[in-house]
Amino acid sequence: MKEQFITACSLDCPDTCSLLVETENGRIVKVTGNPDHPVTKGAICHKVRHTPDKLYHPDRILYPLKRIGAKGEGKFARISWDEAYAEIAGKFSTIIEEYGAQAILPYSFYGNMGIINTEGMDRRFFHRLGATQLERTICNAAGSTGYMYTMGRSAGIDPEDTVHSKLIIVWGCNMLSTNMHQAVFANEARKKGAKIVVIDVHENRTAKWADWFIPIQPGSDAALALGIMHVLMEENLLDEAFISQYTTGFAELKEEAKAYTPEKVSAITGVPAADIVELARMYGRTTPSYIRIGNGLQHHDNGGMAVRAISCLPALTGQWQHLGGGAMKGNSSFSSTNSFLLERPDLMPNPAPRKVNMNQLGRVLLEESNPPVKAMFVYNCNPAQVAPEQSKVVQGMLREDLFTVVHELFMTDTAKYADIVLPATSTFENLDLYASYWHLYMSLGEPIIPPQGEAKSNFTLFKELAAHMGFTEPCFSDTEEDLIRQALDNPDNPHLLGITYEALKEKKWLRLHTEGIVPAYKNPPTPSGKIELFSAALEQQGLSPVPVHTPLADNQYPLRFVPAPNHQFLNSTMANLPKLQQLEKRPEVYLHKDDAAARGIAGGDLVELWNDRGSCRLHANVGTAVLPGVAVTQGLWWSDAETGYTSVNALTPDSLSDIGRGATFFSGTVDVRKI
Ligand SMILES: Nc1nc2c(c(=O)[nH]1)N[C@H]1C(S)=C(S)[C@@H](COP(=O)(O)OP(=O)(O)OC[C@H]3O[C@@H](n4cnc5c(=O)[nH]c(N)nc54)[C@H](O)[C@@H]3O)O[C@H]1N2
Ligand SMILES: Nc1nc2c(c(=O)[nH]1)N[C@H]1C(S)=C(S)[C@@H](COP(=O)(O)OP(=O)(O)OC[C@H]3O[C@@H](n4cnc5c(=O)[nH]c(N)nc54)[C@H](O)[C@@H]3O)O[C@H]1N2
Ligand SMILES: [Mo]
Repeated sequence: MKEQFITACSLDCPDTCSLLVETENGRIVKVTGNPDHPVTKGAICHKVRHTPDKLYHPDRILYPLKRIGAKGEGKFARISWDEAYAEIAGKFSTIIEEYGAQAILPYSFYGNMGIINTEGMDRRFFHRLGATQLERTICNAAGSTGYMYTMGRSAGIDPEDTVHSKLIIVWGCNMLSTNMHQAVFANEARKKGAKIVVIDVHENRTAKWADWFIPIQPGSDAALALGIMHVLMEENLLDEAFISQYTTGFAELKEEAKAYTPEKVSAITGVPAADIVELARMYGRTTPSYIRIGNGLQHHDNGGMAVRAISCLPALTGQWQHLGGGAMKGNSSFSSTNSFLLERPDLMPNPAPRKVNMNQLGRVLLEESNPPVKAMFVYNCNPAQVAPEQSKVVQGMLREDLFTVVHELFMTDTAKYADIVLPATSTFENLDLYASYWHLYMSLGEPIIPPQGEAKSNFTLFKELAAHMGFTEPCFSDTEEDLIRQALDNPDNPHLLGITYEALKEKKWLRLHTEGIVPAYKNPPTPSGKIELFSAALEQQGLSPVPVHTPLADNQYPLRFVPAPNHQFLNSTMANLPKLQQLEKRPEVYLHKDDAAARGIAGGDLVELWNDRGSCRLHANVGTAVLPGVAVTQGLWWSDAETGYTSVNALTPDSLSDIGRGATFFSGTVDVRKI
């Protein structure tokens, strides 16, 4: 028997595609795009077309497991859920008695973007427990916070409007791989005459697709933005009426920008001065223009300020007023749900437990603290692969006195270090609510196949574990449907008008309400109620109130190391599927030909990248895809004893960004040698 279902993709990607799922006798046999969805329009990526390979993968974890070998050895024995719950509840109780609940650390991210399974019962559980809180800032924190100091919230233009843009600047975003439907809109705009400019440190797919690719030195984007401002101000390419009505701090910004002459900016960024002038003139003279601000340029220790600087540009030329004009870092404010009802922070003890930063997991596990972290519960995340300073993370997870639980679909690098491994459902097995951090639609995903093996969703796991811990608050009896209703019940967000569980059940996806709502540029929720070119709030924190460029701190080794995501994997997810590995071919490092020649390295050579933190082996790709002094890799390949591949995150720093306490994956340095 054949059936067809509509659901949403749950991967951590801006596009949140609407999917058509075909089953045959209760088994998913095909996943394609849903042509009826106004944004994703039936096109989906290769990764997701391979969903059946993932769902029915022979390595999928189907039963709870208990470690029987040494930590990290990967030897486990099957146990029952009751045994697993008893073990976890017992260990947690003993730890709480001796050290207090703050000795327990939840560690999660958005391996599944379903709102109910990422910010629901799990959060309630750890709040009620009184566990240490996690700052979940590994992804976009620096940039989103930087953007907010200018614009007040995470909201930019509606991507559907970008078909009207005449100039599209793709700034530190590998859109063809990471936000493919934005590229579709941009192509439509291009057919009507738009120019596409890509500013990146790597001539990747997106750069090759651009009309004009501008290679830039990593971590120098704030300088380029200030250089553009300098020219706009010198040549009076400004919208003065917009500036005076909707912004504050223009005079202070103008004073700062004076110093950023094209020559000075050229020396910092590696972009020729004439190109800086040309780009500024193009920006100052084209309406509407759109800047898609990516995540890459903000994975730096100056990343918050870089995005803050770029987000000032559309205000200077008044772009926000025009259909298809403005900028976008992320649009998650449009769909913000009722996090209080969902997460119930009121369940936390008073005073609230301490916070630790997820980017510094290695330090957290290894350094002395009071109380020490004695247990870690990982779900929706693969920290041994995705977190910086990998060797510290692994060393921490090897601690004999650390009790680690990992809830997963696969035996990831993280799960190997667990004491208890619990089987997780895929999102094709759960009910959940999905929002995009780019387009303006919300979707519902209903279970299409039953849980595989004995897998349980995050929701079910934490609900049942709460019962084993003896938590009796009524919120632990809520159903998934209750949580969806609570999430959508957010009177602070007018965009949720008409988005109900019933309507979603019927239509599967709904557009957020936007008609008649004052656009954010007119009344941004900043302290002054204006677009803040000058931010007193930043000044109070000891940061520059106007955008400035601060050079990256680490210059110990000769090559700036940028280990970015790739096309066929989703962070480390799907990197275990052979078909997708074949399409990626092999892990490579892009080196400039002069840097390679100086080290006797030829294209294809097996090389080792190294610094004080560790080393990593891959193949050299030699040419001019990166500027001299830059080394770029793509993809979070799993470590592999057979091939000798180790993770790029063995080399990345765990320092925090200037703004937002975010990750700084791309600010480290390395050297390289031929093996
Ligand atoms: N195929 C695929 N899609 C994905 C993901 C994936 O792993 N694979 N990951 C998802 C997630 S979690 C996220 S956050 C997004 C990220 O997607 P994007 O927003 O595209 O961000 P990144 O891919 O991290 O980096 C984008 C680009 O920034 C460049 N870059 C690095 N440093 C600098 C710099 O200093 N200046 C400039 N101008 N450019 C720089 C990199 O070379 C890269 O091409 O994609 C999501 N979608
Ligand atoms: N070098 C380098 N490192 C990076 C980045 C980079 O660009 N370069 N990007 C960073 C960014 S932007 C991000 S967002 C992070 C992402 O880091 P992670 O959030 O760890 O992302 P994934 O690697 O996709 O791993 C998610 C895991 O969650 C599991 N999972 C999926 N669904 C469920 C579920 O329903 N329940 C449970 N329990 N598990 C589930 C998947 O099987 C997978 O192993 O990585 C960061 N790390
Ligand atoms: Mo991310």
